[in-house]
Amino acid sequence: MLTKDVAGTAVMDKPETAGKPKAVAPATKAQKIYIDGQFYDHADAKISVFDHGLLYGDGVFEGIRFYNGRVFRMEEHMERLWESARSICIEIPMSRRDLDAALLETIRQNDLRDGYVRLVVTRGVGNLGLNPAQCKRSSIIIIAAKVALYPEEVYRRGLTVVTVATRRMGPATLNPAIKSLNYLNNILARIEANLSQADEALMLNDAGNIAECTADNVFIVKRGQIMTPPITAGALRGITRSVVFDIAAELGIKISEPDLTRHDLYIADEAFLTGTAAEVIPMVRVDGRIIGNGEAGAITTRTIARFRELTRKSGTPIFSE
Ligand code: PXG
Repeated sequence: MLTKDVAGTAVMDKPETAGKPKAVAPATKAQKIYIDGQFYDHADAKISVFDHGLLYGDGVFEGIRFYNGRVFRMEEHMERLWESARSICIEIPMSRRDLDAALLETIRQNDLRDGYVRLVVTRGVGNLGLNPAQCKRSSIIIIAAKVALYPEEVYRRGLTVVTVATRRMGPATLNPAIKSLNYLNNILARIEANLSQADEALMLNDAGNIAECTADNVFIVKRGQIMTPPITAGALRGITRSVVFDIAAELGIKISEPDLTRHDLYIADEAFLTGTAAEVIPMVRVDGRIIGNGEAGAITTRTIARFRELTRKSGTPIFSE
């Protein structure tokens, strides 16, 4: 059974936990996969076992959605990819313009108007030592696929979240602001959530403040104002997170980034999560407590509605219009 994850990448065969929202499995596999300038069939899309992306999780990635023939917030995703790569000294072996073109071409090759793109840049082929100096050229992989969506009901009913013992790494270890291929910290948290039969894991930082969930940013609403942890608390600078800032400005809702504790969440009027895969989704139960009245709140509902409008109406065109 699939979890909320996208693109058929997170198929789980284990028994589904009770009450967990079930995503709909995508019916088809990606047809044409881009690797370093060429398109391959699904079965032939392979990279070397000596790629440090595999051997060490050494690389960066983006998960991007496209809606109605347009790539949503493409520029922001590309910006973050190039910044993640720069931060860990990976040289992307093509121009920004050519990479943009490759992304759009991959979607066209798969003849999709709505879906998900996984853009991966690996350190490249090296030897069995971890030294990246051994790797001559990084590799680029682009996979476009249909997206596995949460059922609509989940956007009304909301998610159940549990705080996990696994702490979000601090910026002094592996900075969570880098969207790297090394996701073990998040995966360990996700395993804890699965074992607790929760939909998501709330991750705290070493100070005990809220950082984020395993693939989503966390928001609370209190007295008509929206709050989300600062990036320095160990959150990814989520693109969906930044869209919520835009929506709040538009709707005249105050939004701020204070350090937040579990207490703040427990006493919040509303709470929601944001991410490319989940979009904007209510969080109604945390650690056995009910948030607010246990349903998607008014501000959350307005934010979801406006977010959907933006996904339908804005974005970089994939096909010539
Ligand atoms: N925190 C973490 C750790 C993430 O990985 C977000 C927050 C939300 O950021 P965006 O930019 O998406 O609003 C993410 C996003 C997947 C998958 O397949 C994961 C993400 C995005 C897309 C797909 O698990 N992570």
